Amino acid sequence: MSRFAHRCPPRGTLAVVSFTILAAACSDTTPPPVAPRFDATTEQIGTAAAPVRAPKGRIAFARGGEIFIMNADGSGEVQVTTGASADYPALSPSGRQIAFTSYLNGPGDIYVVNTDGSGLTRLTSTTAYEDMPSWSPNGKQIAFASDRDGDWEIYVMNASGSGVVPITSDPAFDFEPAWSPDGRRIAFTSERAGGNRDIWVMNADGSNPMRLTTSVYGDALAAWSPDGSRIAFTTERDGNAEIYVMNADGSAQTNLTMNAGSDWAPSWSPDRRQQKIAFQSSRGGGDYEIFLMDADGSGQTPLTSNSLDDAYPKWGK
Ligand SMILES: [Ca+2]
Ligand SMILES: [Ca+2]
Ligand SMILES: [Ca+2]
Ligand SMILES: [Ca+2]
Repeated sequence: MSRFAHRCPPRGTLAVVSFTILAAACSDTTPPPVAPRFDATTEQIGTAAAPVRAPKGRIAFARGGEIFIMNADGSGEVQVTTGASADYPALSPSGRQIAFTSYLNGPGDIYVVNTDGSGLTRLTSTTAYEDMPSWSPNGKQIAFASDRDGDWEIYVMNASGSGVVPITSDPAFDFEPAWSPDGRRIAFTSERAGGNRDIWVMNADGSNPMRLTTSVYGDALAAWSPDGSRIAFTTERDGNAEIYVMNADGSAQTNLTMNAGSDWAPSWSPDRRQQKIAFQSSRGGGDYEIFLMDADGSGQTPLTSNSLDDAYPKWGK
């Protein structure tokens, strides 16, 4: 049992994953992987008969209590942190920084690090949890969740860590903020409708909260499409976790993954022309890998292959 379990309910099943990651961090002495030298031939994947444009950008993710980053085709993997007890990365809009949660000082705090591993900076320092960072699209602010008032609220701070302001105030748990691409709205997970988790959306100042999912099962981990028209999310409504997508008003909720494993934590390509989604999946049994698929659910392909949990992909420039 995790020593945090009694205070850390928001991630549900994934709380177990997080603990597994932390436990692995203590025993894994494998040296960090060396980034392969750039090879122009990796710019395209697929067969000669049907070449496919390689996905653009980079994907940050968590593995074994550390933050990693790789190209969006799975190449060029680099370990960013060492000994960070890290989870839940968020790649900044510039692609130069990663905000994440660290358990180095007990309950989670928000840290930020440059993608080359330099400039590690602690942004929050409380005895409560701070977790689940999400950058504003202009890179000037970071939304996050904290249980500092006892029931998890969403807060916004400057990217320097100053000026922390709560934007929810409700007795239910509110967590997993996701800032919309136009900066005007924040999607989040809340248990305020009868205690089960649903995707909600509010203005970025916290006004006008609206419930988007009504399933009695858990709905969580919202992720905006780059044009803001759709939201992908994780739901357990079909008996095991799947990635669903819906219009940003909550209509047309559609299962994209449809398999017996756990499919979690979607993140869209920031390139509007790509319409691809990264996510984590435990299909095949065992640990999680990072997968990629087209936004209609086709072409589901693993990007990682190892025995640790690869979790919380965040796709950026
Ligand atoms: Ca609350
Ligand atoms: Ca629900
Ligand atoms: Ca599934
Ligand atoms: Ca793995």
